[in-house]
Amino acid sequence: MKTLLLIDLQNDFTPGGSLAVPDGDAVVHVANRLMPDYDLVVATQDWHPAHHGSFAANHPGTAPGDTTTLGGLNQILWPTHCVQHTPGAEFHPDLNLAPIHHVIQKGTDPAIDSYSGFFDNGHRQATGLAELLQARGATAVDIMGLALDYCVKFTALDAVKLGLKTTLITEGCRAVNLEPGDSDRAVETMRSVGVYIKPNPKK
Ligand code: VGL
Ligand code: ZN
Repeated sequence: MKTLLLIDLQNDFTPGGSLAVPDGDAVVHVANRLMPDYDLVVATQDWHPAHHGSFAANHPGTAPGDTTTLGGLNQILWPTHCVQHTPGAEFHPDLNLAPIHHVIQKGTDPAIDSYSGFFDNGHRQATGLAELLQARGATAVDIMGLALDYCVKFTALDAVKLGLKTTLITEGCRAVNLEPGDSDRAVETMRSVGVYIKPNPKK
């Protein structure tokens, strides 16, 4: 069961969106090209209520990039993004939706963020992705999408913890890079726990 996880290929994470990842739209055609090679394709969708606690706008006196505590955890405050049923939360218009078998929504609880496609940031609630993969007999996952240094990274780290053979498709990822070097550090963290880093053929 060759399985591809597409992380958060949504309008708000691509240029023109509220939390645009530089060059983020460039990975959409990579996803379109790769999907036919897989038996199972699962896309995650960041899917926040408007009053989500990760939005700076919901904490008077703060700005995006500031930090707070949410659900007892350190939390970066983000611009309002991927609000349920808004255009910013939709998948990028160029993404071919036909080969996607399942969509896993995350970040729906306003009281905690959820970078990983598997669990919230406190590992308190599961999204159903692990159960889905287990039911389909998937023992390995290839992961790509946005953003490399947040949702892709935490999805990959959880995949390893769940015992899945995990591959990062670097060609299909772009990073926010709030701090210079975040992208390289994220890749190093993933590599150090056993994620196979598939080199980008274009680099
Ligand atoms: C993401 C920040 C906030 C991501 C989602 O998809 O990487 N980053 N919400
Ligand atoms: Zn989010």
